[in-house]
Amino acid sequence: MKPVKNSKMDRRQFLSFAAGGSVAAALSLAGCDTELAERRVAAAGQPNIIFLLTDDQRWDTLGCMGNPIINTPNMDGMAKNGVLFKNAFVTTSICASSRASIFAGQWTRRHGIIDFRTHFSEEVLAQTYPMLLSQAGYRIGFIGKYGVGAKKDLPIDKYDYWKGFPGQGRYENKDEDGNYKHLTQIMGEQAIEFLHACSKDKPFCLSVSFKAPHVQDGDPRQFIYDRAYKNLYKDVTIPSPKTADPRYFEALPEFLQTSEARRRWQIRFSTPAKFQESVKGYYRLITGVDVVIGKIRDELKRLNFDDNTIIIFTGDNGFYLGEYGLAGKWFPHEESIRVPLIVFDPTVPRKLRGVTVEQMALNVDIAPTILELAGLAVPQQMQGRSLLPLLKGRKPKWRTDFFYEHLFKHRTIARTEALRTQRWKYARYIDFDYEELYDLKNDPLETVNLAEDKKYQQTLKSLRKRCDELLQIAKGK
Ligand SMILES: [Ca+2]
Repeated sequence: MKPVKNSKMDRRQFLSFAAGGSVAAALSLAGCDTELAERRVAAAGQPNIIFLLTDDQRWDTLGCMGNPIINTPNMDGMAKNGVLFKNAFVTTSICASSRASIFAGQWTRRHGIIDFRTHFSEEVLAQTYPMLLSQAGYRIGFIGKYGVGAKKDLPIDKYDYWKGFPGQGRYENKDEDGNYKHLTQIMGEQAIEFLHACSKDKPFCLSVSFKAPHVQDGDPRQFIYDRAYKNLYKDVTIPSPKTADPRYFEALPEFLQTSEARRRWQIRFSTPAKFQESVKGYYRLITGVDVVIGKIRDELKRLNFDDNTIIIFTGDNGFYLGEYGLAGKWFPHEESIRVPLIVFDPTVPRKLRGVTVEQMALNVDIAPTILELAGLAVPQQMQGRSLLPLLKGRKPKWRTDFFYEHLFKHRTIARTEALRTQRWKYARYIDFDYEELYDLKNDPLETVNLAEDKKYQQTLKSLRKRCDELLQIAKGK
């Protein structure tokens, strides 16, 4: 099917018109019916987009981020031929809230999703990146852990292809013949099934939200990797993090020492054998995702979509691997808030590929970036910023700090607010009278809390003030 040429608007005019309003509005003004509208979107040359999200994958568990042990050739390959963000963070370190921030481009304070039951209002859902792309004529698909709202609230009917699931999902499954099949492999097969039903006449956006490398909550085995990878990392000894030394745990306030993060540490990291088995399981789960990424890319090539399909890869939050005697995430330490981020765009010139970006990128930037890559306008209520200027190698004035928040209510997980600048980390625990101040330049492992140090009271005061300011902006009102 040949794309229909719009006699009144060329591609550039179309995209510029669309960027001022929305493609749907542009098309409706142009007097198109739906089918024609969809064909015209394709005619405008919009790229396909695949958004890959891992669950609980920390920033340093990729070869391209300097990890000497983990095997992630496909993630590394995308970085080598794409753009690698060295300083990517989440504005909240917990599945549901961070996913809501990714979909809606908003801070938690604005979208209000702070637990695992609350779902998007119709109004906010309509302004998430998949819905906006769908309205603009994209074929949209969702695979994996949706993460926002309960089962009854999943937006199944709004997708052209839906293989999402509520809650956490299960790693171990059986195929039709009763044979063992790992969830990551199943999700890869679903991604390929989605691609097979795509055509050149209609751009697509596929979101794949892996469960890996999240633990299987409640299962004593925790990191349930694909049996096919059981020998991977077998002969390696994973070095213990420096801050796993008990003295760093002993320096924590009591409410952190008795937190859920310590309870989970007991299960995963409390002996050297447990530490080795847990980290290797975590790595095996990540390598499992890497293998699937390779299969998706091979299929893109086979189907001739590879030169017009942008792949964005990131994680929903970081993860402690025993640092400070803790496990899990939630708190504002670097281990918990830093994530991987790679944008692989085959449509840009070679000189814009294989580069690293030092500027801070956030989970709230994902939705604006996807929209702008598709040539669509970014709605005003999105608070993140499109990464496009950075992807294009420009030198825009960029953020030098950001506001962090964790508002999920739990008896033994303290809620937090924080400010992360290039030099400093200021954090406060909402439920306790306790603040932290770290000099990231001289103390990147956040081991010396300067909040009570007389010499740093001015710094503390100004960071506190900036944190308050950004909190108000995050509310968006
Ligand atoms: Ca997560």
